[in-house]
Amino acid sequence: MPTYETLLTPALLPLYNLQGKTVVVIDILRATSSICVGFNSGVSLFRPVSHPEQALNLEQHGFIGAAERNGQKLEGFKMGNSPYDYLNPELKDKKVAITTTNGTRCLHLSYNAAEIIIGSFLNLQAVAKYCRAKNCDVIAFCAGWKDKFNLEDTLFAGALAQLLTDKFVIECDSTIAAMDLYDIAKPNLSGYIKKASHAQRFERLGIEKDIEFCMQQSIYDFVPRMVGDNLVI
Ligand code: 3SL
Repeated sequence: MPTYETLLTPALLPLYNLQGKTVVVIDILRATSSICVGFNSGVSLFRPVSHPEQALNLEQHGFIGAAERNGQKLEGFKMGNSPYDYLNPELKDKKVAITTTNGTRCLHLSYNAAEIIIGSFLNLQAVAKYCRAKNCDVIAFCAGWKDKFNLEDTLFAGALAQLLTDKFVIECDSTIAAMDLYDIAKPNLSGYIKKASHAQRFERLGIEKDIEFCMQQSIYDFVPRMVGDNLVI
């Protein structure tokens, strides 16, 4: 049987071998959630980039630039990283070049995986279905916050693991901890998430409504994946 492991923060990446594995990049608040919202609105592809200047330069090539740092949209950009930015029918058939504090970084850090897919609560069941069908080793890669552990990505890693226990070998302690944490949180996921440092950061920024949005489960039935430099569905 294939294995399922949870990589709790990018700082732990040197301890893991991504080769030959499916990496599920998780940035619940908010990059991977917002990317799913964008695809649901008809975005044709996302190009994750490291630097805001790259996103701006791509505007000369037909992309919409989107940039977030420390939870805020950067000046000079049309789009930030709120799911509400992407809940927009005018995005149909548009290409978006996006850079975010942690999420897009993890997509780049996963370059040597067999494949890289996007996980969020918004497409949880679709990701589980995809992993079951692929039947290959999975690494749930939590983006965390600036190399530190976070609650929301770990909860997703636990939720996904719980949907895969019959088909995957789960011997990794971080996954067991993530599943236990999800058991504690799931009766009131939105309430539990309020404890998270990023949720408190959102409160200070006045964007708490984004949290409720990102906690919705399995409203989308697709799995964005990296093909070359782009995310597509
Ligand atoms: O770090 C990231 O990639 C972002 O998702 C952070 S934020 O939700 O936009 O604050």
